[in-house]
Amino acid sequence: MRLSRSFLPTLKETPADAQIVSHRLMLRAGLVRQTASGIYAWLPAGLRVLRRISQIVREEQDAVGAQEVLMPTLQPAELWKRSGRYDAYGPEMLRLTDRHERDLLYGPTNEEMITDLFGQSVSSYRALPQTLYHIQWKFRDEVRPRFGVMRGREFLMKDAYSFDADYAGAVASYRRMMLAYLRTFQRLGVKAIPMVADTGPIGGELSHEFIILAPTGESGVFYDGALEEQDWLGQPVDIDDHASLEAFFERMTSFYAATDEKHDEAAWAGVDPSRRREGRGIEVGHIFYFGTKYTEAMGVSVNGADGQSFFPEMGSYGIGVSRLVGAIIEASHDEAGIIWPDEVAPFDAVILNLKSGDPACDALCERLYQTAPDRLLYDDRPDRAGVKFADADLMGHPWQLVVGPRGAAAGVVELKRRATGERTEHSVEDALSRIGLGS
Ligand code: 5CA
Repeated sequence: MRLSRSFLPTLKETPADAQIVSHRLMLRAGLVRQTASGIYAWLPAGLRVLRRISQIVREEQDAVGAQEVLMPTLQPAELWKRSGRYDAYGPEMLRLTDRHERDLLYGPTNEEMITDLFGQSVSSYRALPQTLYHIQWKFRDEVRPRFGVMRGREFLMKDAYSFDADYAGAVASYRRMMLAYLRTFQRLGVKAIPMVADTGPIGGELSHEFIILAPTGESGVFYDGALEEQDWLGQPVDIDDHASLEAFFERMTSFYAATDEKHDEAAWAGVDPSRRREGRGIEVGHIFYFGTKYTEAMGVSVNGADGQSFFPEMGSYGIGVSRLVGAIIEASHDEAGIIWPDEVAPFDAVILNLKSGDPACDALCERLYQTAPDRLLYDDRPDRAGVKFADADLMGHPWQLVVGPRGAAAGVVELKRRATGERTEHSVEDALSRIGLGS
């Protein structure tokens, strides 16, 4: 993308109403704009990040056998009356009425709808287990939307739902999803720690929250730093084997991790002091097992092998996709701006033409740009070098390819790594191969 032709409106001034750093940087770097309290429009760079996060989430869901669907944002109230949650949910639910006076709501979550869809199509235990997910906008009319996309009213969530024949199957589904989450967060370059959680109004018995350390987080957290060092992508877990899943789960839960609600001082004292991590955290994912709560309430049963019908066991599994954009920035920035992890950056690199209009600079930049115009941002604006450097640091591209008249004459590019500030000089081919675009 050429910067001179693109809609990437950066701001020099710090927006006065943004309280936390990620919100300020998202506005300043031109990722989002607020359209109403807690509701945001995603601009091109922000949308690219949202899409890259969604794609990693999708790949790891698919890898554990979950199947993608897409349910609508609007739901009939009747479904929620069947589960008993229509009245229980309260003012957080946005309720509306259509021209035929039928009650609708903008979905805050999808347990009811998925249970109904499942019930319409599955009648035998032979179809089990099933795990379905979608990545869709949700609406919760939060009393105090704040911190930008971190606590919005409209937000993008990945929510998955599992259906199993029995408790053992449901536990296996829960553990598979736990593994998918650990792998997803590792690929996203964030340290999201699973912690035993209260199940809250959703109900159920087995629940974990995935929390990223950040000073602006809403809950206090305590955990063993060894959890940050685990390589979940490298671990050979057989997702079809209950014993293999159990071994993985036991290893994961052998490390201490708890929010302040569940904190146990005696167990904490047993953690090596050099590995104790303590602070505030942001919840980026939440998984629940809740048994037959919805299948029973909504009368969704299937026939068992013995001819008797039974209510399938369920779990639900959420990831805050839009919240993750803010959470990643909270965890990865400096005074100059965002530092995108490679995996989610809107562009792999920015090309900084320090003398737009100079034939040698223009030609070299153009040559670099043409190697991957969809993955590179080319700052071809006629602005001063200082403006370009400042915007590049603010937007946080993992690499900067800097082209000035001296280098252009010699066929040399300066490569800056945003995260470390390290600058090195290379031939064009060498620079491209270092950022993963070499031939
Ligand atoms: N039905 C279950 C799991 S599918 C559920 O709704 N869980 S949840 O309430 O914990 O939400 C899942 C994730 O969505 C949370 O972990 C959080 O990361 C994100 N989330 C929840 N509320 C908001 C909000 N107001 N703004 C941004 N993200 C949110």
